[in-house]
Amino acid sequence: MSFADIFGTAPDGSWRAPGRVNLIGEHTDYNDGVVLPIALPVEVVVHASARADGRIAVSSVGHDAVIEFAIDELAPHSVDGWAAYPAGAVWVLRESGYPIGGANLLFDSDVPTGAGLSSSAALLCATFVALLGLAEVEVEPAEVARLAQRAENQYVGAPVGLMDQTASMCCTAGHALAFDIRSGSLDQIPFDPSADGLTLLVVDVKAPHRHADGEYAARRQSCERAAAQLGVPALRSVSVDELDAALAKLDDEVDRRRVRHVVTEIKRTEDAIALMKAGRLRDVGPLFNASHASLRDDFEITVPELDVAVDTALAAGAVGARMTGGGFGGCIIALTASDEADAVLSAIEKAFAEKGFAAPSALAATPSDGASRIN
Ligand code: GAF
Repeated sequence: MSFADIFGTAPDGSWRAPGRVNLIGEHTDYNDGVVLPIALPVEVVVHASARADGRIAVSSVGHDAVIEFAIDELAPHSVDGWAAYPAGAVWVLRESGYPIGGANLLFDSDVPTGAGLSSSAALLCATFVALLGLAEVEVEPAEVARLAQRAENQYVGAPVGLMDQTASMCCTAGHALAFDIRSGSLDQIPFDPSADGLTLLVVDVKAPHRHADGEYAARRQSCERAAAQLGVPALRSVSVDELDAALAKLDDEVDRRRVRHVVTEIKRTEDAIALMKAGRLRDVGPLFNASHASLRDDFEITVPELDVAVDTALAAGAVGARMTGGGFGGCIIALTASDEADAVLSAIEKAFAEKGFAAPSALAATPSDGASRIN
């Protein structure tokens, strides 16, 4: 059904916010570290119209049910299911004193869910830009990202970092976004693999997420516990040169492995950014491989599908491959020579069929623009 069929009027405007894939810098954002995402050409689109009664109605294309709530009555967790995300955005805007009014919102998304490509951050950011747009309130994209993180942390209850929302708001076409969480700096790094004869494959391994929420929270707690024991505000404060001394001060063997991942991953991310700035994208490949090994062995967030996809991509000639996103399923990225990309993908498909895994699917990794108004 169209917007007019559902809400009885035409929309006042339409806005969009993309999903993302992270090149490197995994589980570093909530440690004050550095990340390097690109926005993908998949997005949440929201068509919106203002209404005068202080109520928000949300629906999504293909699911004609309308979920409605009063702005005044929202409290954390008061709306559940997918509508918790737009409700969380409304709640944060209200709590932060933004003068937003009632609205009808119809969402349409081609961001795969459960693939670790930030469908929830895209949903949140699309809601924020639509509601702020309807109210004609200008807010810096990086600030919208912080509001979206607050919605996810405090309304939905997911203890995520700031990477996904910032990618959805601040990325630009043709670039990867080097985001230093501690300093807040946002550096747009030209990213055009095809100029080097390379292709970035994003492969959804279609593994069911296994305990992803609880495991994510446990990783974050481990990092925060270790930082407290080391007397630093966040693990970013530990450099690779200080790593051995820091590890010797930690009692818990599991925490030691988590710290080793975070500290070495921040260094790999800084090195990858320097290589990309120097136009040496191919040399980033080994950093991808080391990142995957660290996420598998020290952070322990891979699953067999992710490991098989990475190992198969490398055996088939990829110059680098790693899992990307929160882990426990989702996607891998593989940097390959463009004329070998099809062979790498076929090798992964063959290996998955042999193992009895679900068939994987590939996405185009064209670096795209962050959230915007469409019309
Ligand atoms: C998820 C989280 F939402 C991000 O904040 C980040 O921690 C990521 O996992 C891991 O790098 O996408």
